[in-house]
Order: sequence, then structure tokens, then C-alpha cells
Amino acid sequence: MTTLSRRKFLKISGATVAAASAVAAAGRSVSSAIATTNVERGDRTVATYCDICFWKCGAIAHVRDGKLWKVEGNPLDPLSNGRLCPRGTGGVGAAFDTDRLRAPLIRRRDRGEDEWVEVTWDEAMTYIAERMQKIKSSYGPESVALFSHGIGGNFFKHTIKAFGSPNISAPSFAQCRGPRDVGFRLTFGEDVSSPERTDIRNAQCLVLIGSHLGENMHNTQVQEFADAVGNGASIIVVDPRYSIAASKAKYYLPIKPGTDLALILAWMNVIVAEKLYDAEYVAMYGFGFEPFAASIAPYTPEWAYPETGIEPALIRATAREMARYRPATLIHPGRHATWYGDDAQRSRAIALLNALMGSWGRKGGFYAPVSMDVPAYPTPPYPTPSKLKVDNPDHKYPFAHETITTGIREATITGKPYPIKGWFVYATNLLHALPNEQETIRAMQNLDLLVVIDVIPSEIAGWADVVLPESIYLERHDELNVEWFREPFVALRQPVVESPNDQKPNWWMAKTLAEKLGLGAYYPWKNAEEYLSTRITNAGMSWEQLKKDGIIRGEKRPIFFDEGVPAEFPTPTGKIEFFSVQLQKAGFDPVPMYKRPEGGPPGSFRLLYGRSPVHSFSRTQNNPVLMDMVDENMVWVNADVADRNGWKTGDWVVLRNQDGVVSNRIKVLATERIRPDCVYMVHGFGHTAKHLRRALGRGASDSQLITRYAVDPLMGGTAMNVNFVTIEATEVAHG
Ligand SMILES: Nc1nc2c(c(=O)[nH]1)N[C@H]1C(S)=C(S)[C@@H](COP(=O)(O)OP(=O)(O)OC[C@H]3O[C@@H](n4cnc5c(=O)[nH]c(N)nc54)[C@H](O)[C@@H]3O)O[C@H]1N2
Ligand SMILES: Nc1nc2c(c(=O)[nH]1)N[C@H]1C(S)=C(S)[C@@H](COP(=O)(O)OP(=O)(O)OC[C@H]3O[C@@H](n4cnc5c(=O)[nH]c(N)nc54)[C@H](O)[C@@H]3O)O[C@H]1N2
Ligand code: SF4
Ligand SMILES: [Mo]
Repeated sequence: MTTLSRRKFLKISGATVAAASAVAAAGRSVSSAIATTNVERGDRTVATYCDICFWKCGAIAHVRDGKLWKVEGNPLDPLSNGRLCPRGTGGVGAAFDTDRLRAPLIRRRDRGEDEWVEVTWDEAMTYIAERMQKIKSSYGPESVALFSHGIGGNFFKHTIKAFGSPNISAPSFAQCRGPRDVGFRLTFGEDVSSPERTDIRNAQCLVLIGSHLGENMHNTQVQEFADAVGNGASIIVVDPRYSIAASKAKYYLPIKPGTDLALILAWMNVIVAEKLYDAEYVAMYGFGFEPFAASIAPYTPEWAYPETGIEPALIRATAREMARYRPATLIHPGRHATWYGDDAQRSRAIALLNALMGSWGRKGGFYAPVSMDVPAYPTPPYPTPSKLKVDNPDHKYPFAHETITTGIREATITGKPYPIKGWFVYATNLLHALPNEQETIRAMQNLDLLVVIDVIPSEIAGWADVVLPESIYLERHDELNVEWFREPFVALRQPVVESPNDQKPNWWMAKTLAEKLGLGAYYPWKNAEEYLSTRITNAGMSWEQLKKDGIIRGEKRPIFFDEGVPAEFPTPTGKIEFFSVQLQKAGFDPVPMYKRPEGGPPGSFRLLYGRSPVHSFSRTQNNPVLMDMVDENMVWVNADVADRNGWKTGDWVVLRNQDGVVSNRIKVLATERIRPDCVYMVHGFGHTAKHLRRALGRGASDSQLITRYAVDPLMGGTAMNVNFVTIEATEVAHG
């Protein structure tokens, strides 16, 4: 695994982009782009925003002689502040990927067998519309579901809602930030949302529990983290693995995996017992502090020590350190919170610890986000579905406020509460994103229609009946980015270059499909430019300015209590709920309580995973520029453990999980930087889709080994850090 400094990356990226363009120019897929743009000479720039992850940084794309040249940060953009992360800079590689999907495909043989015919867009859309109508007449429109991730899915959502289905879901809830947002909602009445409303820049003490900023490259957070470090903020990192963030920390707590709730309870115990909390804030805004204090009284540092492996003196020292800087003490809420099944309650404990610090609504803590007011384009009201969503029957998960992907999958398998017969999958590689891929495959076998919209022949595309090739983000318009953030702004994504083959943008596909379904009234506009410019003009802004600058910023507004933001907490009591009556009524712990996580079989290691700083999920491993930097993952193994077993860095091994699933081969990284009871790899590698020629068989897939998951009883999140593996030396390539 290579970790590059930013400076080194920037030096390399120019050269690799050039190399990539040269390679691409020799390949078939870009030759037509070159032919159509040959006439263009000189340099031009187009302002747009990035799509290599969901942070949506403002970017300036450079075109030289008609060819995409490079992408940089847009200095006018408050998310990027003129600087992209390595993935955003390497994003241009997506355009030069010679394995891109080029034309619509219809499957010729059984689902999962790789045989396709290229069809015209009209044939593809007619085929899809006919099958949707058939599902509608046999089962009702609700039996068509949409999985979609990212802003590009907005128009497909519109078409599916117009068709009459409420079953629309993204992995960002039940596989990512869902438990966190539920835990914070139960406490403060509001979500942390995305971009996170964390004032990292002004934090004087920053506590990172897992959140591996610096590997997790969400741009603004990483920039602010660097600022905080530069300002001398006290950093406390809790992680079984010595992360990049840990290397910046004053205190590093190598916790036993799965025991964070015990640590947080012990911290709160110290802070309450020693009266270190913000008493005025708690008295003014808190509800149920007395029963809360009584409930956490048994959780002393001495109690937490054998659970967490963190010494009582260190627990006390870090609790006091946090209290010293309050309210500018930010216990980061994390993002990928689906870990052990107690995740909403662990997140609630993080929320409560922040409440004790008085950091919610305060500088260096959590701000109140603001946004620009851009009215929707007027379209007819959606039909009211005659059935409720399938994902959460009888409100089994009472605090799920978004749709649960795995609930839709479950209904597709069981046919209950009603059958799901059609899936649209937009920009989400469900075989990597959902735990237990066999369940996803079983569900897909029950479908009458599976449409995948992707840019490359991903694993999920391999299962589709119809594959629709999308233009990449640098070749299309998308919905406006009207984000809730520190300051209001609106950003535009617009085409920089043309698509090289027969790829189309999502808005065109969703509109054309709606028209085929007789739902043309929902698309009263001619094209994306008309749609977007109407919205902008109706909001009283200049379309020409937005096209030129890529961004329009609004006036700064108050974002903290002491700047005049009213301290309102939309919970049932209107206060910060130290004790939660709604949880109690629903049969859950009103104050978080700790339960020890289950261990694994003897001789096994808990499988942990995270991010590579230069890759996004499973979507960038075929990108020539990013693969040039990190082209495989490695399995981190504690150095002593490796030594005892005779495994050396660079040795090939396979991992076998508790259910007998064996991974692709992967190289060992023997390191002091991880505890002996777990192993670690970055997510997204180990591709099996054979048309992803660059990514195929490189590294191993954590997703493949995640056959087991624990479900959060509050909100249905699927916790994935509950798998265990053994390690076996190997010489041969598997998979
Ligand atoms: N480069 C890059 N950046 C990204 C993304 C990407 O794909 N690539 N994806 C973005 C998205 S959507 C998300 S949700 C975030 C995810 O990023 P985070 O929210 O930061 O995800 P975590 O799961 O908290 O991070 C994994 C870390 O948790 C540690 N860990 C594992 N188990 C435990 C435990 O029991 N206790 C503790 N304390 N730590 C543990 C791991 O060792 C690892 O360092 O990243 C975002 N940023
Ligand atoms: N095992 C495991 N599972 C996880 C995680 C993990 O770390 N480990 N992380 C979880 C988290 S935090 C999240 S947020 C989710 C993320 O889950 P997803 O958002 O599903 O992430 P990807 O696996 O990257 O799948 C994205 C798919 O979209 C395609 N794509 C890329 N660009 C475009 C485009 O412009 N248009 C279209 N139509 N398609 C495009 C890619 O080729 C790819 O097939 O996964 C969750 N699941
Ligand atoms: S954080 Fe990086 S990949 Fe994500 S939008 Fe920003 S520049 Fe793009
Ligand atoms: Mo995520």
C-alpha cells in the first residue's frame, strides 16, 4: 500500500494524467471523442462539481485542444476552497477508462450469465417500459423499487415516484450514517447530515472515534482537520488501528473493537462524577439529567478497563482533557457508523457526551447549517401509492426515518409484505455495498426486471436484464447542489466534454422513460439546461453567472447560538434528551447501556475495514489514474502475530471467514499499527467483474467476507464489523 503526500501526488498526477490520455488515445473508446473534438484548439475551462464521492466539491475542469486535461478545485467553492482531494484530481481517469460501458445492453441468457446484445436507446426504453407496465398491472406500481446513491439519482427518483412507487432507497442510510443520524435525532432532535455540521476548524479538542480523517478524504473535513492540528488543537483518537489521524493525536486509545460504548459511558461517568460538564447549558437545555446520571453511575473507568483495554488513568486524563476545552470540544459523530448492531445507541452516547460539553450550537462544536432557497421546478403532484413502503413492515424498526435498502431486499426475497418484482439500480454497486452478497443474488433471482445504470461494467451490472450506460459526471448536467452547510450556496454540474460513445445522462434517461410510460407531464421541460436555468431564474439568480462561475454563494448567516440562532431542539420535550421517553416507550434503553460484543472462533481475527485515501468505495478501482497510485489492498496484521505465524509483509494469503467463505488472495502488511485481535483492509478491491480489466482480481473484497451482519433494533442498520477470519498462506491466485 502506498500512501502519497499531497505534494507528491500533485507532481505525479500531471504525468499520470498525460500517460493515461496517451493510453486512452490509443484505445477505441476515446477515438471518436478525439474525432469529434479535433477541430477545437487551445485551452478552455468549465466550472462544475465533482462526483467521485458525495461531498460534491466545486471544480474547474481544463480542456486542451478539445480533450479533457485536468480537474482542479474551484477557488470560489466553500467545500473545496480551491483544492480537490486526490480522488477528485484523479477523477479525470474515469473519462479515459477503456472499459467504460458504451451502449445500452439487453441480457440474452440467464441472469448472471454474461451474454448481452447491444440495442438502441429506443429498444432499451421500450423494453423497460413494457416490463414496468406488466409489473404494475399484476402487482401494482409499488412493486418496482429504486436503489440509487448520489445526486445523479434525482431524476430517476422523480420518474419512479410519478410511476407510483414509494420504494426508493440508498445504502447511505442502513449501511452508513443511519445509526448516527438516529442517535443524534433522538438526543437533539436533528441529524448531523452531510456535509457534517461539525465545526472541526474551530475545535480546540477533537475526538475521533474510528472516523479516520485523512484516509476518509471528505475534503472540507480533512482541510479543517489540518487547520485544527495547525492551531494546536488537542486530538484524541480511538481506533484499534493506528490511523493517519492517530499519528496527529496527543492521546491515542487502541481500543478493543466493538467496545466504544463502554469507553463513552466511562468518559461520561468521569465528567459527571467530577462535575466537569457545562452545568449551565445542561440545566438550560437538558431533559432527564438526573436519571441519566444515575444510569451511568456504575460505568466507572475501572469497570471499562477490562472491556475496552484502555487503562483507567488514560480514560480519566482524556475525559478531563475534553472538559478543559469545552464548549470547543467536538466528539466527532463519525459517518460510517454501522459497526456492531448497537450503533444508534453508541451514536446517542456520542451525542450525549457532546451535550455534556455544551458543544451543540457552539463554535468548535456543531453549527446550525443554512442553505439557499431555490424553488423546485413545478410539476404535477405524485400519485399516492396505495401501499406503504415494504422495507419496514409494522414499523419493526421504529426510529428508521429513511428507507432501508436491506428491507427492500428482504421483501424481494420473501414476497412480504408484498412482492417486489422490478429493481432499478442507479450508481450503487449493491454486491459491494450491501452485506451478504448471496442474499442480494437470491433477491435478484426473484425479479421480473432488473435495470442497472452505471458507467462501467460493475459486478451489479453483470446481473442486470438491461444495462444503461451513463455519461460520466464531466460529460453531463445534474441536479443543482443546494447544500445545507456553514454558508448558503448553489453549485452547478455541467458538461465539460461530450460523451465518447452512446452514453446518455441520467436526466435524459429518466425523462425518456417517463415519456414512454405516459408520464411526460412530469417533465414539462425540454432539456436539463432549461430545467436548471428555470430553477435558478425563479430563485432570482443569474444563470449566466452560475454557468461561468459554477457556484453562487449567498450571504453568511448566523450559525451558532451566541450569534443569534435560537436554541431549539425538535425532540418530544423540546430539550436535549438525556433520558429518552420515546425510547423507553418503544421498549429500548432510555439511556444507552453497554452489552459486550460477541467474540469470534478461537484463532480468528475480527475483520475491520476502512478507506484508501485515493479510492472511493468500489467505484474507482478501474480508474487508470487512481489505480496507478494504489492498485491493490493489503491485509494489516499485527507484527507479533505475523511473526509467530511466519507471515511477512508482501506474502500472499487468503482469508477464510466464519462461514467458510474464502477471499481472493491478498498481500500481508505486518505492522505494529494494529491490535493483535483484528485485521484490517480497505474496502472496494477484489473485483470479480471480468470486464473491469484493470481492477479484476486485484486485492480482496471485504464485502465478500461480510456474510454476517447484526441489525440495529432501533433503525434497521446492518452492522458489518461482526465477521471473523483466519489467515492461510497461499501461492496461487484465487477467485
Ligand atoms: N478516500 C475515501 N474517503 C471517503 C470515502 C471513500 O470511499 N474514500 N467514503 C466516504 C463515506 S460515504 C464514508 S461513510 C466515510 C467512512 O469513513 P469513517 O466514517 O471515518 O468510517 P469508519 O468506519 O469510522 O472508519 C473506519 C475506521 O474505524 C476503525 N475501527 C474499526 N472498528 C472499530 C471499533 O470497533 N472502534 C473504533 N473506535 N474504531 C474502529 C478502523 O480501524 C478504521 O480506521 O468515508 C468517506 N470518505
Ligand atoms: N463491505 C463494505 N460495505 C460497505 C462499505 C464498506 O466500507 N465495506 N461502506 C458503506 C458505505 S459508508 C457506503 S456510503 C456505501 C457506498 O455504496 P455505493 O454508493 O454503492 O458505492 P460503490 O460500491 O462505489 O458503487 C457505486 C457504483 O456506481 C457506479 N458509478 C460511478 N459513477 C457513476 C455515474 O456517474 N453514474 C452511474 N450511473 N453510475 C456510476 C460505479 O461504477 C459503481 O458500480 O457502501 C456501504 N457498504
Ligand atoms: S472529497 Fe474528493 S472525491 Fe469527494 S467530491 Fe471532493 S474532490 Fe471529489
Ligand atoms: Mo458512507
